[in-house]
Amino acid sequence: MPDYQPTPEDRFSFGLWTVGWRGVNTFGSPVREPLDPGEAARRIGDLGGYGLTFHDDDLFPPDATSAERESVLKPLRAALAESGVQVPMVTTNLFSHPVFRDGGFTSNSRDVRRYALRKVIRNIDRAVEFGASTLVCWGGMDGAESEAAKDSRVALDRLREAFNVLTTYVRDQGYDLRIAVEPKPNEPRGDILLPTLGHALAFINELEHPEMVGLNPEVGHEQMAGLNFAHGAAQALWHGKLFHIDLNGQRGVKYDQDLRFGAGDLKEAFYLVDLLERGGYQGPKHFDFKPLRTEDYDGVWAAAAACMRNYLILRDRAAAFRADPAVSDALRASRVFELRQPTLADGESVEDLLEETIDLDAVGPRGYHMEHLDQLALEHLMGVR
Ligand code: GLT
Ligand code: MN
Ligand code: MN
Repeated sequence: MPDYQPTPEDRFSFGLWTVGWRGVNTFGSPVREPLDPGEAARRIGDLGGYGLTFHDDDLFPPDATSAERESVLKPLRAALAESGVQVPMVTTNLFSHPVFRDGGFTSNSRDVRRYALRKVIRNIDRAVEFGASTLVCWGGMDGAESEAAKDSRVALDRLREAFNVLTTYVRDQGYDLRIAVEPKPNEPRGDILLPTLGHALAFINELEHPEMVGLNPEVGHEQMAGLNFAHGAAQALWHGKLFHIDLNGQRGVKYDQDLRFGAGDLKEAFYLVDLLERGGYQGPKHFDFKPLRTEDYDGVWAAAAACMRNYLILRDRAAAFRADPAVSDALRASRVFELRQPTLADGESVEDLLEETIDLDAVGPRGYHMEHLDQLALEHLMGVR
């Protein structure tokens, strides 16, 4: 039996706001003490993790003096160096402070939009200083509860303007940094701009430097909209836009649960890991989960370890599925490989296509045996094959 022990080569990373989530929610006050960032880095390293990520505000309040900032950054740098833990991604908090109540890049207030841009630009400098190659932009407050209160088309103009300013800055500085947009349908705003990864992909095409901007889709965010995350991630890969990924768990269309990876829709998690492992995803496997409010810090670290363990178990199960000769036969019976064949052969014309006939009576009754194929996947997932 494999031990499913993660190593830094697996490239598992955690947001400081995840293991450091204090359990505050709409109804309840914090249940855990603040987590020291250096301690987070050391614990992640001890568990076999690779990376720690953070928002600017996870480290210090927005109005901290440079001396106050340095008093946090210095021990953090030391803990990172000591543990070997990397900072592959940094993100900016444009949601906690009251000034962002109507959004960051798309607040109706111009002074807030200008402040939001300054905050992100300063954070870009910090990201590069920590060696990060990805900046995540989650615009959770960029949305509305009333169509009258926000002109969506104008808000998209401002959102485009913001991303154009940021990519220009990154280019002018000569930074090696890519931006990853994180979509979400709702929460905290009633409706958020760029609600799904499909909306975000279309938006990116309207930017000045679309090649610098991609996606950081989150499992639960697509599932909150009832969408199939494995399908969405496949499309993001197909576009070359899966820059980063937020792995977690969600059970159905409801509030953002941020369960540990593997809890939630396990079958979709299985097919997702299968996709990431076979689809050439190279980025970090980043867990964005909220350890349950029932837990103390022992429970937090148990959940963090379980995220990685579940990924490795699913990776093992998916590999066994792909290696099973019965699965190869079933894939063939379902004509899965036939889809790889272009519909028109090389050099074939539309006329050739139009001349061809099909025997509808013969092809119509054709069965695809997909129940059997999917059952094989389930049996591998359940560990009986
Ligand atoms: C916030 C959100 C997450 C995002 C973070 C990145 S912020 O915690 O719930 O999904 O990934 O800014
Ligand atoms: Mn996320
Ligand atoms: Mn979430």
